[in-house]
Amino acid sequence: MAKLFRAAIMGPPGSGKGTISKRIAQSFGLQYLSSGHFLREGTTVDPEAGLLVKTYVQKGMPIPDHLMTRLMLPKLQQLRDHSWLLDGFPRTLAQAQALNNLYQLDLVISLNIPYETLRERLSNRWIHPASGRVYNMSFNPPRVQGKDDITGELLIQHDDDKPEALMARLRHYKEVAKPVIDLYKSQGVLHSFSGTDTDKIWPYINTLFSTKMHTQPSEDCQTQ
Ligand code: G5P
Repeated sequence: MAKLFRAAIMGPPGSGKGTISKRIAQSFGLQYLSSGHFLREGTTVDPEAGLLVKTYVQKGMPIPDHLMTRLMLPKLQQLRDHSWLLDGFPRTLAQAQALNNLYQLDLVISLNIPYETLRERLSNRWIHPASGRVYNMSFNPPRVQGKDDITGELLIQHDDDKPEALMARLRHYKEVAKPVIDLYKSQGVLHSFSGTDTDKIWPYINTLFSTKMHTQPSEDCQTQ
């Protein structure tokens, strides 16, 4: 039986985590879980916590670790029989340690993208709220301006993509990401990619996943 593959992607707001994750999930058949989308959607499992997090997300503020793990870990338990890719979780050392107690990650991608590029991308980002589909007016515009390609429904901009909220999100990311990156480096699973263009970074990530997923030992062959 093939061993399950567990991966995560990290990077500041607008670094292309969502865009790249969808390509990885499609190319390699992984279940894809975006923490941001999951939080915005609201959770039916824990509606009380779901309501609380909405206020944080709308302001672009980080969800406290205890709430974040209370929501994400049960969701991951539901996916325990699948290979998966996490986008945006874990984001802090406390979250990474909580995840480590349940699952050992096989691969962690860290994206390093210059600030100006992030600012420019997010000011042009539009979302279809019901599905989480993301558009960018220059990179991947919708076929009809302001409308979702599949449903034709109206696209919106998130409050947390506005400049003040964005600066706070970037500052926060820098502070909390370093110990998480150090942890995964020490476990030998971290791979970092830098650049301003997702289409140029993607072939390297594609090759990395291909190599890692095809060299995974099968569970039957594993030694204890
Ligand atoms: P999210 O949703 O995880 P962020 O802030 O980490 O939000 P975000 O903003 O969704 O990340 P991304 O996924 O890294 O960005 O990037 P993306 O959406 O793929 O791309 C950004 C834009 O650039 C898109 O319009 C895309 O089309 C375009 N683009 C991509 N590549 C290129 C390119 O090469 N060129 C150009 N021109 N454009 C491109 O989290 C949201 C909130 O949830 C909470 C927090 O409140 C957070 O603020 N949260 C957590 N809180 C605590 N702990 C956690 N683990 C949390 N997870 C979420």
